[in-house]
Amino acid sequence: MITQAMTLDRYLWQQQKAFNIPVELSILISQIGYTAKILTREISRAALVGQLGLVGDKNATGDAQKKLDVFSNQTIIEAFSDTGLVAALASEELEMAKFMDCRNHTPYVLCIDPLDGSSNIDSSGALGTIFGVYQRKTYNGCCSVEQDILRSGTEMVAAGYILYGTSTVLVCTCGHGVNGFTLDTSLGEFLLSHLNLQCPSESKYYSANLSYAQEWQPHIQKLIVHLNQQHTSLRYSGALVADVHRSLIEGGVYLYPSTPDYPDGKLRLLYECAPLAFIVEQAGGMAITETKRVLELQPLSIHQRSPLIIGSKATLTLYEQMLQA
Ligand code: P6P
Repeated sequence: MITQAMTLDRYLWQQQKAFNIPVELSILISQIGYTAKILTREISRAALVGQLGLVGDKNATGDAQKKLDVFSNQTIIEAFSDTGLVAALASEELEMAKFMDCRNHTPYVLCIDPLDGSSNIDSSGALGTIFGVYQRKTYNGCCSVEQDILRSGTEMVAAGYILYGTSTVLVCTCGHGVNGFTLDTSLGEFLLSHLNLQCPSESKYYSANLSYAQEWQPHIQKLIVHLNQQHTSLRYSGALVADVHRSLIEGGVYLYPSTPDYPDGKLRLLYECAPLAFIVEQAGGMAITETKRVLELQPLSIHQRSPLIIGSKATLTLYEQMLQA
């Protein structure tokens, strides 16, 4: 059969019917796929069109802003303007929430890291996009940051990431399992390539910036010693999405723990930790801060940080046993 490949849109339509998912949510994820195609093109030609390097500013969270960070954020904003899908946007690249469409029929809040791992841009390393979607709660005019955006991850209705690596892979969940789609650039279509992803229980790899190891809590250091004794190989790409995707496919754990200088770690809860936690839990893995389930954290601000340990269930269960010991 010539057309047996399952496109992202066809899969979303099937999932919509099977699980009674609103058509607007399917269209939102499809539109994320559209932005991923634009970013795939721009990332691959960045060196040729002057898109490498820094803008010279810092972003909302104080990180040096790369030209592609700005391009990615603008691409997301334009892709959802006037669609009637996204009422408010919380982005790593925007200090404040952006109220996109205050009309009452606009159903969703989108939390997004448009370009994760941008320190890899100039060296052509892996990059990613991470997103989480919430159903709007208030419908009297514009959204409320407190009531519509600062939500615990358990209220998420969809989450996903795009990995811009040797291929572009979009992985997403609407709460009914996790599936991955690989971009066929000759067709311009995301095609189903990873059906019903399950995170292997045991870790083949672990990902962490060991230059901070001496500053981590003792039980984190104990876990690292155990992983090294098991000859669990270290793979650390500098892009959270790439390391979490590897953990999901091969089995592994990614750690970005707290340190005395960063008591809440480095990563952002709303648009990095929580969406990835939703995905990994849906695939049978686990995601914790150092003591709590990430999805149960209640954000107090848009750019709130959180420590993150995420990946294979057996490894995180062992860590929790070490914690209790
Ligand atoms: P470090 C990228 O800036 C990021 O948010 C993640 O994608 C990545 O895993 C981490 O930070 C890298 O941080 O401190 O090891 O350079």
